[in-house]
Amino acid sequence: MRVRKSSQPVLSAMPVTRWPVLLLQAVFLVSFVTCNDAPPVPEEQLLIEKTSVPELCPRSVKEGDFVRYHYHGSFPDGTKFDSSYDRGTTYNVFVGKGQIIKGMDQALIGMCVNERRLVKIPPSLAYGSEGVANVIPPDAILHFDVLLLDIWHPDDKVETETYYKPENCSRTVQVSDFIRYHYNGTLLDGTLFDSSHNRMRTYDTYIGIGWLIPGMDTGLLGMCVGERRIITVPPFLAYKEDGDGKDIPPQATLVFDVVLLDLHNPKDGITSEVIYMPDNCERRTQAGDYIRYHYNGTLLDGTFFDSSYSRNRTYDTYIGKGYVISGMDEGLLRLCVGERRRITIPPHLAYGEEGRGKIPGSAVLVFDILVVDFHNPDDSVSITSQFKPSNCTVLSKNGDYLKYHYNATLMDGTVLDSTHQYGKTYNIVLGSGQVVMGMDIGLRDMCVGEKRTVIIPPHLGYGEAGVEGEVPRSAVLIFDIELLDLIPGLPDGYMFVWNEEVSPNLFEDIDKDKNGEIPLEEFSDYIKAQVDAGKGRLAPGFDAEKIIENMYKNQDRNQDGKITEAEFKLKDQEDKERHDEL
Ligand SMILES: [Ca+2]
Ligand SMILES: [Ca+2]
Repeated sequence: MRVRKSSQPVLSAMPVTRWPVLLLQAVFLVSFVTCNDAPPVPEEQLLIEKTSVPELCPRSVKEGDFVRYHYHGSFPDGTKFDSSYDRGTTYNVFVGKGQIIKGMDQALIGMCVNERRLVKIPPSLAYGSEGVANVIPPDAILHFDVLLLDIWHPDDKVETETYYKPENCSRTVQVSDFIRYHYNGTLLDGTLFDSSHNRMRTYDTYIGIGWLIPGMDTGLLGMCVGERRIITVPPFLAYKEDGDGKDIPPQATLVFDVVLLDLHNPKDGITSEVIYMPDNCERRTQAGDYIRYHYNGTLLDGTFFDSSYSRNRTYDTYIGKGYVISGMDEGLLRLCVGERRRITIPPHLAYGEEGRGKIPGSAVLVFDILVVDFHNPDDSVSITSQFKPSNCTVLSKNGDYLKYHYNATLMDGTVLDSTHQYGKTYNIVLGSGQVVMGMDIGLRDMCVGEKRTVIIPPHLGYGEAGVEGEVPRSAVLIFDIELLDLIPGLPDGYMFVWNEEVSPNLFEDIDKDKNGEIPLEEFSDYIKAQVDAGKGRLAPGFDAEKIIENMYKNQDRNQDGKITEAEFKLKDQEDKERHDEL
């Protein structure tokens, strides 16, 4: 695009304050010219060609703006007389305040950042008929190839433009918060001077207390986590006339493209938000309890860092004993089984400034937890009777043979096992160690027909180890049981008892063929006959053959496979002292 502009034909002295040395001389030269009869000057026209115009031009130079630009100055024949590029620094000046030659003051008006103009300045708007000794001849037309890099005005404020805002913005940055953010920092012309992304590390800082340049201290306020914002900071709220290092030149406007990742205040405690509460919550966790829970752990911006689900295993711990980060220790209190909660933990109650593993330093952590179960090591078995028959007088006791149905579940409702699916009862001798201790307790003092819910803590169930593939480690178990049959057991320690008086000729009675020896067959036949006749009883719930075999071995003192009368008597004598079964 070519634009031709005319300017007012004014010849006047330009006070030059910030122009390089060579132009400072012009003050004297030009003022000298006015005292003389100047020869006629050539056409007084300022010519401007826009050689490159950026697509976007949010702002153009106005009078009173401060600009930074590069220029290459030459005569119409192409001879260079000056260039900012040679010095490696932009020329920085207020526009329209007579700080530069008039032609340039006019030529800069309306320029955009990254716009390039070829400016042809007549001597009347430059150095007149005197020129500059040894540099600019009299009546020289000057060509400037100008590239504008920066515009700002002393009245500017920090500009913020949010271009992405997450739907959920419950909290925004306030003074004295600690924030973590990523940014790309560019100059106004787009030159990147710094990027936290390139360092692959967030910028972490307190805000509003002077740790940042003033422009950022205010420009970041009000942001929410996940928000993306462009913050444009004029140099007087940034690095001013000194710049910063080699990357930020003096008087540079800075543009920060920021995404906020994390936000907390050192005064924060944890926040705990109920996501789901089961209808039935009779008991809540307290310090000292042992809890099993699932969790998803994310950072405040949603970045995942850990999940118990991915390990397919609950996280199990005591509460309130410092086994977990202090924020979690607190967050795990007053929870119900089945409850879902979101616990947000500031870094000073989590992994602090150091972080750990995938958790960066000073990170706020968000745990979405599901309570699977909990118990206290002091818990006993909890028994709730669901149904009691009207006639409930014969109560189960140790040694009784019980037949019952059960449904076994975990606290979260996961079904472990059920006798109903097999269509037959589970049968045990109570107190004989055939079931876990908690079940032995849960089946006590129960009558036939009664229904109970029995809750068994792991130390009375399957313990810390659980049962591989069936019962999770440290799981609390729920048994819904129904007692269907009860066969009274023998007195403690007995495997056989007589219901009636023992025959006075016991050896002879057993020795059926009367040969003075009793082999196992004769012994077994005799005991079974007594049981069948109701004269004696074997302990219920055990293998009768095994009991009889054990009884026989006790009598057969020398283990030769036959019981003699001598052995029988001897044994009988001891038994009277020991109170054993025969
Ligand atoms: Ca015999
Ligand atoms: Ca013998």
